[in-house]
Amino acid sequence: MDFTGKKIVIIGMGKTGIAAARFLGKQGARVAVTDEKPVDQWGSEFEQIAKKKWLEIGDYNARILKGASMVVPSPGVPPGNDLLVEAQKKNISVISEIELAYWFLKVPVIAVTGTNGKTTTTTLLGEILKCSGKKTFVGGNIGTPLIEYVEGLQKDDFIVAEISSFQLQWIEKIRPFIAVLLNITCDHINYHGSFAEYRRIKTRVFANQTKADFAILNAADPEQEEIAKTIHAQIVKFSSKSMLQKGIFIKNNNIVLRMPGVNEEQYPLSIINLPGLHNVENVMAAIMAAHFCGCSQENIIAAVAAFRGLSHRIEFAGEKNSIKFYDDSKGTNVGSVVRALETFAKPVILLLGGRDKDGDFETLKPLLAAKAKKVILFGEARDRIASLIGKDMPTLKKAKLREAIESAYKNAQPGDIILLSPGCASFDEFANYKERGNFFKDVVGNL
Ligand code: UMA
Repeated sequence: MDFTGKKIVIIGMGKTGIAAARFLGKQGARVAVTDEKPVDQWGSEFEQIAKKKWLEIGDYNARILKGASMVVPSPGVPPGNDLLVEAQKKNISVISEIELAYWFLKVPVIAVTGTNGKTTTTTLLGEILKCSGKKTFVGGNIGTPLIEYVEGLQKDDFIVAEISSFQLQWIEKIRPFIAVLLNITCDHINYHGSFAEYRRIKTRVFANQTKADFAILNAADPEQEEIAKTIHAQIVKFSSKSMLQKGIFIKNNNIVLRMPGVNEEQYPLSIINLPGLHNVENVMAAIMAAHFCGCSQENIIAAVAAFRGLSHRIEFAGEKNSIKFYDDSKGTNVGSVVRALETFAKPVILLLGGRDKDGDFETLKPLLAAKAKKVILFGEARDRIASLIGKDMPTLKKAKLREAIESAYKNAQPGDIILLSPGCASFDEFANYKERGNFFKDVVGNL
């Protein structure tokens, strides 16, 4: 693809937008950038490209599209955005950053998507590959945009990319040789408009795969039965619920990998250091993908046993007066709250709230009745969640997370668990989920 002299518009000057601008500038494009925020808030990384000759800073309106041959929106820009709608009306092609990167990629891509567990599975798979002596880049939604990788030497054996639905919105050709779909539950409805549309976009990860590729699906996820019918790649499933003729599943405290023409492999569940059945699913998906990359059982076991999980995913955050605190700040949708609650046997005081993503909190009712002794609602979403979970569940409402934590502690007794699994985005009070999780740990530390 030759971009010399072409005008490319980039919407959003966050991590992705800045990396895409730099890449396209180096390719000889005329890059016009814009953001809903004023320029003085684009951050220090932008300053490194601000004075480049190829860069033009434009207003956040349709005038910026004049003469453009392509638009690259940042993942966070929703499809209904006025500039994107206008670009489509003018027949200007709109391309996701991962698609743009794919046009220049020389390294095979393993894509990991799903509503929950993406980051854990992506990280673990990266660790397994590295432990098996394979040079591996881990990126995408997990942190480093793929377009930034393309700028480098591309000397790795594999790329493991966490891929979000936002990134799949504007793809055309991207073809991962392994694509993993962990699960699909309700999320990002305020972005995609409906669950059906969110599911449709998620499944695009398989769209360009052929019989030479692999699709790793979750046999226990009812949403995936229909999806499987549309996939061209070789389908292999993992299941935490039942045994499979072919694939990876649980039997007698072992994970069993059963593939035609290969000796059955067993991985003791005891090597997994992460809480919850959902994490066993993540491990199974990672093992399956690693198997297709030629990793040995011995190296897989070593990497899984060494993996301690990630921060802010049902992470133990301290104990006071025999009350245990857990930080699941990464739990930004209802599905992840379900997973977190299912992890605990004891009654939980749950901290729920933040910025609403139109989550279906009503579905939590039976699980809350079974697992929670109190729910402390906080942040912008507190009133809406209260109306959805109903009056049977004892709830308290607090404006800010600090008050919510203090109130949970006041209401707790020795032996209780206080869990921050907010089911919402953090942006009403924090820059991101990490800042929220670290704040939680700080407040807990100072109780
Ligand atoms: N912006 C606009 N108009 C809009 C929306 C945003 O101009 O309508 C501007 C904002 O003012 C801001 C910029 O766009 O300046 C931010 O762009 P972005 O939100 O796409 O964020 P990036 O910094 O580019 O980070 C993105 C991902 N963010 C989102 O998808 C929201 C990061 O995932 C990812 O790590 C990064 O690219 C590298 O690939 C974060 C995330 O929350 C962790 N992802 C969601 C999730 O995991 O649930 C999908």
